[in-house]
Amino acid sequence: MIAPPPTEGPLTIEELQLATRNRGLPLEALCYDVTPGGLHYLLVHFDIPAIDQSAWRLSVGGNVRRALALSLDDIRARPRRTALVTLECAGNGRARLHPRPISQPWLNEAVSTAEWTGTPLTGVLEDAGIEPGTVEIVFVGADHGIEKGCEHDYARSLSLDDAQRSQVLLAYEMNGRPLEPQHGAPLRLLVPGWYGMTHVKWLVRIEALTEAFEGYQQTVAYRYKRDAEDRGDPVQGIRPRALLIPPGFPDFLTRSRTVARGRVEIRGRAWSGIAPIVRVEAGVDGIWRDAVLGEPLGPFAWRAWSFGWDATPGEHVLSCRATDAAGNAQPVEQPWNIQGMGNNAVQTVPVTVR
Ligand SMILES: Nc1nc2c(c(=O)[nH]1)N[C@H]1C(S)=C(S)[C@@H](COP(=O)(O)O)O[C@H]1N2
Ligand SMILES: [Mo]
Repeated sequence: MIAPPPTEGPLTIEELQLATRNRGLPLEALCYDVTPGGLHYLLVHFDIPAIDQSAWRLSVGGNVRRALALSLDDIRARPRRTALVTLECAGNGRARLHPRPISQPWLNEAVSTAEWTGTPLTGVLEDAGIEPGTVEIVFVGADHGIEKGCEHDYARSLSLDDAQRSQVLLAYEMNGRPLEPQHGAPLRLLVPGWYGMTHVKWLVRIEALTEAFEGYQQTVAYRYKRDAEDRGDPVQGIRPRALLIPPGFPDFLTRSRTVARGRVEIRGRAWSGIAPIVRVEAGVDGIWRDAVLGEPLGPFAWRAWSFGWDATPGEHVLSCRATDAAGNAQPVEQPWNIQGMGNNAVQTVPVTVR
């Protein structure tokens, strides 16, 4: 099937089908520094592969001195690193665009933070011995399918420089437990600071390439494209975003909020994969004030913030926006592109105070 064009129409059955397979972070779970595993957002393009971990091997090959085939025990015996890393799907915010690209229909909730444990990729690349002439490293998953008419194994590449950054991990644990099947068991790539598509799950093959990788997920998907003909710029670092925990209590169907009058502590999280968060502003009915930032959890994890609001009876709109140390801030106008990538427009939460 070719890509259906973006639409202004009602949600399609195909979008609902994706929305029931994948899931977002319930925004009240922004209260946890580390997202409990079962609440972590989920995005799976094809099927979750059933992998026999005792037979599984990671092959490392291509333009290397010696090809490797590593068992999970081999990888677990290597130097061990743990890091708190915030992942966000590049399509987060897509369903709010006009017109709306047809894909997984995220609103704001495709983000979570986990404590990932694994071994640095650099050590494995050193053992294989990257030969001169290598320009990219490609990471191939065990999952296979068809996307917009193109059949492929899910695969993404990094430039050799990006692959050799010390924080890039081959991760086998999430929150102190072996990876769950849906999060990439037994091994996934972790590239802190980059949007979700880079963190290849169910990793089976790593290859050193002497030419740029031309796979579907690299050259067609995950690019900021004006239209279908545009080659577009690659989607990489996570743009800054802040989200707030909707205060008060919800209506079951509409999720609209009711809040008691008086002092309300508005809390949320903010993150950027490009540079540390330096400022969060909270908006009440379009008037912005600085929020108080919590302690940083680490260079690639979201940061807590809070704001004291004197809630007066009536209808109000709450919002928040983040700025990072590189000067990137969130737009009020949505940044439109045909795949709905990187829409970090500010969140708005209407509330009724009584
Ligand atoms: N092999 C493989 N890796 C993958 C994907 C996939 O479909 N197959 N989805 C990617 C996308 S788009 C995202 S946003 C993240 C989601 O990671 P999570 O489901 O563990 O939160 O995994 C990435 N890695
Ligand atoms: Mo994603």
